[in-house]
Amino acid sequence: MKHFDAKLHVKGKSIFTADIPEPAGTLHAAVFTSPCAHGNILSINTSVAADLPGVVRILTAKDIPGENQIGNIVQDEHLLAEKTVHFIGEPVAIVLAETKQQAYYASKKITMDLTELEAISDARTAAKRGDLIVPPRTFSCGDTDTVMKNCTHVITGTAETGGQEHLYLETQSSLCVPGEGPALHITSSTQSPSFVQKTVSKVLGIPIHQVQVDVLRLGGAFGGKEDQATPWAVMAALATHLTGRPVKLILSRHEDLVNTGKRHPYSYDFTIGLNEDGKILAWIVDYYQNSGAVSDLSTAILERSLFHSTGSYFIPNVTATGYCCKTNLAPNTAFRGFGGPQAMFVMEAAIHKASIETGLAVQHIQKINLLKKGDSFPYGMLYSCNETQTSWEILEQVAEVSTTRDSIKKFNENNKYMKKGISMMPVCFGISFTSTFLNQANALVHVYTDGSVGISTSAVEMGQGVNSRIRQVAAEIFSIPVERTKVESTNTSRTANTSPTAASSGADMNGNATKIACEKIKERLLEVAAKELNKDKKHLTLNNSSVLCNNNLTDLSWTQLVTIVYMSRISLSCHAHYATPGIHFDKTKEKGRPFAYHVTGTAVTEVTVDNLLGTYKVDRVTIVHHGGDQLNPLLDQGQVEGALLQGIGWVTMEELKWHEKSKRLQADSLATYKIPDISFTPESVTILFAKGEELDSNIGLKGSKAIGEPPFMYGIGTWFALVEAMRAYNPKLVLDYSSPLTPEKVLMAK
Ligand code: LUZ
Ligand code: MOS
Repeated sequence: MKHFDAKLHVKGKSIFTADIPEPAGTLHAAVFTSPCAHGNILSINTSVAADLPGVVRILTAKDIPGENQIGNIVQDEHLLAEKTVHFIGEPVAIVLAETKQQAYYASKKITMDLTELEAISDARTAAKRGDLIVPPRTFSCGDTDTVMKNCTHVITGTAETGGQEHLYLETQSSLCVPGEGPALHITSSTQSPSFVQKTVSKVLGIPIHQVQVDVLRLGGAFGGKEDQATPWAVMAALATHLTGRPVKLILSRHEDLVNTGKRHPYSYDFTIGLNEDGKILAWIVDYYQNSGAVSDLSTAILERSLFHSTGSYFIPNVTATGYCCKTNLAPNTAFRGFGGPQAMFVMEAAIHKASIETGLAVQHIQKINLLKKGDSFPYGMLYSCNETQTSWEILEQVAEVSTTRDSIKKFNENNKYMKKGISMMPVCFGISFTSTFLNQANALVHVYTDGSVGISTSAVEMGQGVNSRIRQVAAEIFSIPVERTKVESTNTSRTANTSPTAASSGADMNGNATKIACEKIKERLLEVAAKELNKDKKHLTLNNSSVLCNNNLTDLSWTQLVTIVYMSRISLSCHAHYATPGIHFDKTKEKGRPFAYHVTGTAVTEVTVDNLLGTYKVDRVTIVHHGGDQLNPLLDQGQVEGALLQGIGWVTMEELKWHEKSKRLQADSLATYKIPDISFTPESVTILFAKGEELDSNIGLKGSKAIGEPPFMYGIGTWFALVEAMRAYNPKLVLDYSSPLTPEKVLMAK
């Protein structure tokens, strides 16, 4: 099975929002954004820009006919600034012009008079001042205070993880075309078509049914288009609504880097308590999340951090507290892992520090604390299998961890500056949106009279291959070649009230909705076939584009059967809804069963550090990943490879910096923000997929497991392998558990 878009991509024939031919009369929009991180607006000066050639109209908050409110979870975000600006890049005015160049040029001629207010960029500072988006939240179990007092080893520390730019290839893009009356047709590069639709309706003051949002595919998203595609689509819609003309709004790379939020940087305080043998008995952790200027998805992301506070380990006494700290940075947002990677980093940091202070090996502490079947998480759910342990054990064998460790030791004895390091990184990630209500999806399947099949779902194709999986499901149920199926664009008029394609659950949920719809159509087909062949329906099956009776070929082909069903005036279409079964969560108690299942695996990472120059390379990563009964092994492999490299980038070279005083993003171009490239890619990446324990086939997609986010966290292992190589050079190295560990930091380490 392949990724059906691959050929189109290679030929440059796949269509993205920016490629759609502009309808006649299309206006181009450019957005004037705040140059100031925090200030009160005295005036917005648009007259110079308005007189420039080609400029048709300039819109500000005053022009909004409905509510100037685009907040998702918390209603705290204006589409266009009113009295105050809260971050550099906050949208203030929209310039509409005949050409893109004219709009862009005019947007640069807008100015703003402001009284500047104090701006902060640091989460701990915000927390000290009480600038929180919502009150702090705590997940706990057992009794950390009492148990911690009785632990043989008690280690405290702090840690930091940086943000991360999504760097999707396609920047935020939207095109809005007017329909009849107030109706609008919006093409948007969004992971969440229904959120765009709902927000347009609110801002314009028109009913949701007047707004049709259509998404063919995205050029990557990684969470960056879960919430933050919305403002740009709403701006295009507002402009169309007010001018009656089509409006196109595409951000340049620079605008996209400056104006949109990123992965949340976190600061951490921790205390870990262990017994003599290294068993972790108590864990107290505080997460200071740098939320940015408005809430966006920050509260949900913090919640996922709380859910992953113990990583892959069983800890009987836990107090994990999170703070959503309001700062004057662009609102930080969803990014692959959604708060999980942050929680797992500090857990590993604490174990590492405990190892140094107790003299017990890191891998020993990790291994004896791994989750076992029946262990409970602090949020009350029980761990249902032994996969965390089995992936660790299989990996120890296949990666020959102990021999590798010996040869690394020998290498380090023989080299003065070049040192090697190794780490193990177990991952256990909960699958399902933590907001239970979001765990629903729908599908609309049409079988046409020639036997070809069209499928619409709520899933958005963003390069991850969800459409290929959905086609596989339909093709298998009807037993027809996959080429006879097509997945249509994601369109709010065909599938309504959709959840974002996020939380690794797109294929699970939309594939299951497709499965239900196809099975219903199949039942109708077989009923007609039974009549036609004068056989009992229970002996009939669909196989290889034919009808079989007791496994023998009949005269009835798939296409003939479809035609007969149509002529019998029986529906060849079906709409189906899927809701993940068995999940619930009680926020008043912070207990429940929020996840359908967990995805687990372990990575071993080997690196070489040049301690004289500070440079390093990742030599080898070996992963044992529990993928369930894989539906599409090649797509799974692509997701693991991509996620691994993205995770390695997060903890190594991807460094976001803001100017100390102005809070301007300095990593605002590809010259100042570096992501891993082909020459940084590990020399060897081996991924072994293990089936693992049986998964209910109604929960995963036909027994397969979600793949999008969990492998990102294998990348964390690189940070700990690098530190081992640095400690081999300088055993007295003082560690601050701060990520990313850029080559500059390795060079300056003392
Ligand atoms: N989005 C969301 C997510 O709204 N809720 C989640 O739990 C989630 N998890 C991962 C990625 N996106
Ligand atoms: Mo996501 S971080 O699954 O949009």
